[in-house]
Amino acid sequence: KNHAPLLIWFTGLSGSGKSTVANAVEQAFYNKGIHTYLLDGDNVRKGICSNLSFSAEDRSENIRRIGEVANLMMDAGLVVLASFVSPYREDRENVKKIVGYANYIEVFVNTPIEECERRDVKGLYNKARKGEIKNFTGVNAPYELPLAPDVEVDTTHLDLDTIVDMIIKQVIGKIER
Ligand code: GGZ
Repeated sequence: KNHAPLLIWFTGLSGSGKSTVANAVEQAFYNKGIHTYLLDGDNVRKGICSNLSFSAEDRSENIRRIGEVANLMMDAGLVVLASFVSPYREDRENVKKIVGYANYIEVFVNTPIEECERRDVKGLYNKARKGEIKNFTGVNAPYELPLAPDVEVDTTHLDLDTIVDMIIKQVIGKIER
């Protein structure tokens, strides 16, 4: 299927539901016959970014590499989805520059930290509160709010199908040509 290059960037706190939403959006694209690749912590931080920590400098380098990899995948004709905390505005701006402003869509998964912490799927908030993890986003490291996301969702109350529809509506016009 012929379509424009596109990167859909999911940013938000740990436990906000970024990857759940990104996976569901990817499934929706698959159902439309659109080829995708989903970059997330599982396939990036264990591989090309395995030498990076969660310091501000290393997060910037993490996000930069992801932007460059996404750009290559877009050259290959894929719709790329990327799910990373990406807490620094400047790093997200840099990704936009790498892939081209017109090819970037930002989805802010704005689930309140109280809800992320209540879920605490991996027990990381608990550890961070006890001081066992330093530089944990939202606890003892910053999250810089997106100023003009293309889509903003809160996974606390909205159901997944509704969220996916919102995102697909925003992006479909950009890719079908
Ligand atoms: C934030 C951390 C940290 C610290 C480990 N801060 O819920 P998760 O587990 O699966 O998602 C988080 C993931 C964040 O990695 P990213 O590559 O997305 O971060 S960034 O974009 O800022 O480079 C969390 C886990 O790794 N994790 N330590 N200190 N999240």
